[in-house]
Amino acid sequence: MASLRLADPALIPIYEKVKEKQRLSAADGLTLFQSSDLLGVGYLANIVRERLHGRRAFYIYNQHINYSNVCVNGCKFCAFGREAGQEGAYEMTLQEICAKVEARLHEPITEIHIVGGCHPTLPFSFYVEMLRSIKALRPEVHLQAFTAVEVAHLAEQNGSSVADTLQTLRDAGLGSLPGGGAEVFSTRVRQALCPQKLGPDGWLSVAQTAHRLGLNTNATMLYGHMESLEERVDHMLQLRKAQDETGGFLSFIPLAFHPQNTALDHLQGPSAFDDLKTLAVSRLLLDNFPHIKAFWIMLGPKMAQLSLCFGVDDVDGTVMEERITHMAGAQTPQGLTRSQLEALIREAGCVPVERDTLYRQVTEAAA
Ligand code: V47
Repeated sequence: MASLRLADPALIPIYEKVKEKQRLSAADGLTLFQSSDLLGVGYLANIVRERLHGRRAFYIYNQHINYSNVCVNGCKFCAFGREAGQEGAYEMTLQEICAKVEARLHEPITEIHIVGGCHPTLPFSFYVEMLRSIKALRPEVHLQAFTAVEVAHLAEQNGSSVADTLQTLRDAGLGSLPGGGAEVFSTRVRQALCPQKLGPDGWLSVAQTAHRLGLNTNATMLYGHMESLEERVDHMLQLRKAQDETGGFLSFIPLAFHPQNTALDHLQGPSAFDDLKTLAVSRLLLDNFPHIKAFWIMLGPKMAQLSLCFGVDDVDGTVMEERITHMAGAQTPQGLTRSQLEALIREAGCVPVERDTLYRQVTEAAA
């Protein structure tokens, strides 16, 4: 029966492994990426997705706050970051950040997702105060804040270790770390695109330090620029190894590159085929990651919906205000309502489950 679903015979040995719950190799990852049998790859990914989550598909009622775009890294793929003093550079004051939270106090938000750049001068106390002030306004909300790159930068500002810095941030209200800043763990790509940025070892070390302290994190991969398929597979396998060691990753989020207003605006960004295949391959290679997330802000709601048939079990959340992707040309809305998210999940034949950051169920809609 399965062979009827697989047009590409190269996928049959991988199907056998998936059926037997065997770990896939780097070579398998490459075979999957190189196959043009997208429906076959999606079929395999969905075996894993259904084994883990059945027909349940998760979303969250969240709010994004991008507190500043001032950044010392100058990454070529980024349209959001600005040097201090450059036109378009901004940093929100604590009052402005609190006003963003206060404006949505009437909504049942369970998570606030906070990321910015690596600011050269904001003191560590600013970040601590930001978390404390938000928690004072919304004590029940989970603060998913600061990528591993920001945390390493804050540790430097703080003149302290990553572990002590994370502990101080946790005491101020930090709940978990988002998965940004991982980009692709390839020295070749990083030399070309983001030589100033925290490298792969540093990124993994911050994530694993967080895990050892009992803080969960997510992980991302920016794809569709100059990385090779081998580099994507290697990125995923490095994450899989790290997860074997410390086990704190909740979800993997492939981030579709948006070229507009970046130094790479001559590139196209990934195709629809590539989006779906990358999500499906990540579901298959990252056998120890509980969740694969399609960030609809980057993929568009339609592609995020389709991805639910290609291994994805999570479409992120309501969002309502996002700057990083929209500054890079995203045409997607700024937010989706709960009922829009639920409708797109249901239409894909899945059961919508509103989750909190730690994937505990908030509500399950009637099927
Ligand atoms: O770290 C920057 C990436 C990330 C571009 O953890 C770009 O649940 C596409 O990490 N095109 C920020 N991507 C977003 C992020 C994220 C989003 C949603 C959920 C979670 C999570 C994390 O966006 C950055 C960088 O890797 N990025 N520029 C661009 N032009």
